[in-house]
Amino acid sequence: MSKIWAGLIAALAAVGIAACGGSSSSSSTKTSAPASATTSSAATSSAAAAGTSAPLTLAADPSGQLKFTKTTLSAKAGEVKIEFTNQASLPHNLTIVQGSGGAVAGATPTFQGGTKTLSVKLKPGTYTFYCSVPGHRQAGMQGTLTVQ
Ligand SMILES: [Cu+2]
Repeated sequence: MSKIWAGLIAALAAVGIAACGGSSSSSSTKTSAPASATTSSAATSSAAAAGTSAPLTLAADPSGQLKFTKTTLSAKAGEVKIEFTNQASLPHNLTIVQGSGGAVAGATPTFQGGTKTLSVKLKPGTYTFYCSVPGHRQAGMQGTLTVQ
């Protein structure tokens, strides 16, 4: 078993070295520009960490007002994680739609107490986040999410 892992690691290292050396061979399926090759030697060990950014955080107003603690959020395109906390006495959810009323990109269940993490893949663009409990969005429980 360990020999397999050693082989994999050696293969990965070889790829990293090749990329770092500016080899013109195009064995990689990456679409990144050659200019980024200078960073690929470090990426070999931290690729998993580099692909995920820290989750965004958002909460329902804890005093019970029908609003979120933020009215704007911004994120990088790709896997976007939002930790939504609801310590209010009312159940809420976090729903994300494209534009201001487009297709639902993702939503948490409606819940009260605690935190739920919404994980959704988003392309660059403008989205609206809101609570879909009847009346809540209209009362002000919404904001804008910008994805770049
Ligand atoms: Cu709500």
